[in-house]
Amino acid sequence: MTHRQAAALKADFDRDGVVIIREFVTREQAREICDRAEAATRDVPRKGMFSNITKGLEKLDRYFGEWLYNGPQVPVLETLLGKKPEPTTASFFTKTDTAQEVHPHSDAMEGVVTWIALDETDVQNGCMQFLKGSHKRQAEFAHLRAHEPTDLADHPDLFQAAMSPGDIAIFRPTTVHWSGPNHDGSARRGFNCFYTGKPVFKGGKKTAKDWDKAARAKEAGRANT
Ligand SMILES: O=C(O)CCC(=O)C(=O)O
Repeated sequence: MTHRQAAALKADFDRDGVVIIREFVTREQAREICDRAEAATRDVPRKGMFSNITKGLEKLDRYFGEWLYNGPQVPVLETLLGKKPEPTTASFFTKTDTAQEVHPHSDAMEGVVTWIALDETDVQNGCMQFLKGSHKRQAEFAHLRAHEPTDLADHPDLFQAAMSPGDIAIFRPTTVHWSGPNHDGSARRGFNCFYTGKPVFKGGKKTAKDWDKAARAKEAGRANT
């Protein structure tokens, strides 16, 4: 990214609280993320309203720790935030039917969130939707909860993020966002990294270096057993 492109991206991010970078990773990389996430979550027990959401991928497969701490999004986030992002957790969000809605909400007060599309997604199969600029109007939207329906379909700041595999949405956790029902039943999977404060990773590892050290020690331990 040139200096000029980075400045334009930051201006959009600061104004809207959300930006999309098309073809941020290749379709092959998106496929690999998807296959690894499917494999890592295969045996995770499913129950409750958000049973299609798996957080803590970095604890299931080191590959996702690498993404969360050292992925290609990290330098971009540093440019947008003006400081290093603090990894929290990596997640897999699937959606296969009309019951799997995530209602309008904010994620946290600080940091940044990324969402990489692993399938074609639009409003028909429950793409991500955002209210542009809502990160600057936090009090107005503080009552929103992901498990409670709120109809913002006619809101003038609505942004429906149709995306293709490999596109990335980068947003402020305070930017109101949601995803509607999957009406057509096509696969709609997303890989999400949260940088919103306290890491979920056991031991509270915060830096990429810490992550590497801990992950290597874990792998060595496995090899010796
Ligand atoms: O992937 C989705 O359906 C919703 C994602 C979301 O709400 C989030 O990233 O916080």
